[in-house]
Amino acid sequence: MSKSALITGITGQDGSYLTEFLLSQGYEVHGLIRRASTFNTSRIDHLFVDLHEPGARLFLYHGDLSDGTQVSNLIYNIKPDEIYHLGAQSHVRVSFDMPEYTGNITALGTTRLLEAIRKAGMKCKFYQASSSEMFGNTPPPQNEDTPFCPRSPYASAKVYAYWMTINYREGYGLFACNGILFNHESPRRGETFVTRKVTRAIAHILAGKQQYLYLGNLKAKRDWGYAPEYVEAMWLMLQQEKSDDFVTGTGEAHSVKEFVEESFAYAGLDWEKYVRIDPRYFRPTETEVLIADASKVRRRLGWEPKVTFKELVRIMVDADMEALGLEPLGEGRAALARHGLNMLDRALINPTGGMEG
Ligand code: NAP
Ligand code: F7E
Repeated sequence: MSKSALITGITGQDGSYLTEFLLSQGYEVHGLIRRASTFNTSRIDHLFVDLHEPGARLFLYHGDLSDGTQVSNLIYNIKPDEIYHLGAQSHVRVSFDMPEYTGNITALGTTRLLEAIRKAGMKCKFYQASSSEMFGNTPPPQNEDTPFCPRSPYASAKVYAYWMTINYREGYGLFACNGILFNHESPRRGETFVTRKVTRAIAHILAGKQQYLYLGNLKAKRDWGYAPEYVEAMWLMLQQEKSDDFVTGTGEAHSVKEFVEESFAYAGLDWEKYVRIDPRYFRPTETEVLIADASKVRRRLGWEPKVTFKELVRIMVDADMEALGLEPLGEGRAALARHGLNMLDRALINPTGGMEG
């Protein structure tokens, strides 16, 4: 019997890579999607097989993390072996504009799922998408014992969800894990997160469609990894005998400025000619430096990232160039081949449109 998994946030960056990974492992995958007036499944369209075809293993359901009844019914009806809870209002800057909504979805959404599992009396395993943002201003390196000091409504909501996950593990014996993941990026990264905003702008500048790139704080440092590798860590966490919490990251940090310099230089552009600072992108409170001490996940799960910072930059710049019909420079593709990873990602979102963030 193949295993089944329910993924919330299946249409997001991580949801799409996790779906690919679980299907490749023989899983039946069920996903919660939001009803929208436009198509919002472009990251997973390439995985969808018509349900009338024999062997279809991906099933999608409308729902929303604010709707506990629907979420509860779904869990009860599907009875998945594993739940990967990735759905969230995941944008830190946006969480300052929508603190109440962020709390409702990112914090209470987790409680709704945990309660549904508890009430159904099911044995399914639960993964909570916790975040390095929870560490906020606590000095690096950060590991599982580092105190939290959240610096945004998003981070505060994730801290609440983190503790609820532990509370249900300890109080009700649920198999529930927190994956405390540091930033992970890819060609499928949302266009308003800084890495993708930069690589997408480069392609637009090269194509003559954009003159300037407006950014906020260039000093902040992040531990950036490659997203497809991180979804495998999520899966490994749920394959253990006992549930636990794991910090997952590369252990190497770079500033936003370094990301900008590296990507513009790769494309043969002088970044200072194109980048402008717009205070609209500053945050009321900023998380300055995040660097993972991921020794536990390495030791206990054998998980180790392969893609380096420079390779990540090249993978993303190449993919955004390709999405606009430009000839990619090729080093991104070479890096993926070197690591035995999939070739460049064509499932790109909005190569042309979208709102800045
Ligand atoms: P993402 O691309 O922003 O995806 C978020 C997903 O949540 C999307 O599928 C989105 O649906 C869904 N969603 C949002 N609001 C919802 C609602 N009210 N009801 C149901 N679904 C809703 O995020 P990601 O980068 O894949 O990250 C996955 C998870 O890991 C998130 O919980 C994020 O906070 C957390 N995380 C991410 C990182 C990272 O670096 N990527 C690091 C640590 C933790 P739509 O497609 O309809 O918008
Ligand atoms: O910002 C700075 C910004 O929005 C990174 C989410 O996946 O990772 C992500 O959160 C840094 C910050 O990601 C712009 O101020 C400068 O210091 O790409 P970001 P994030 O806030 O780190 C964590 C781990 C998550 O859990 C979240 O879900 O870049 N920055 N200028 C900018 N950021 C944006 N978005 N736009 C700018 O113009």
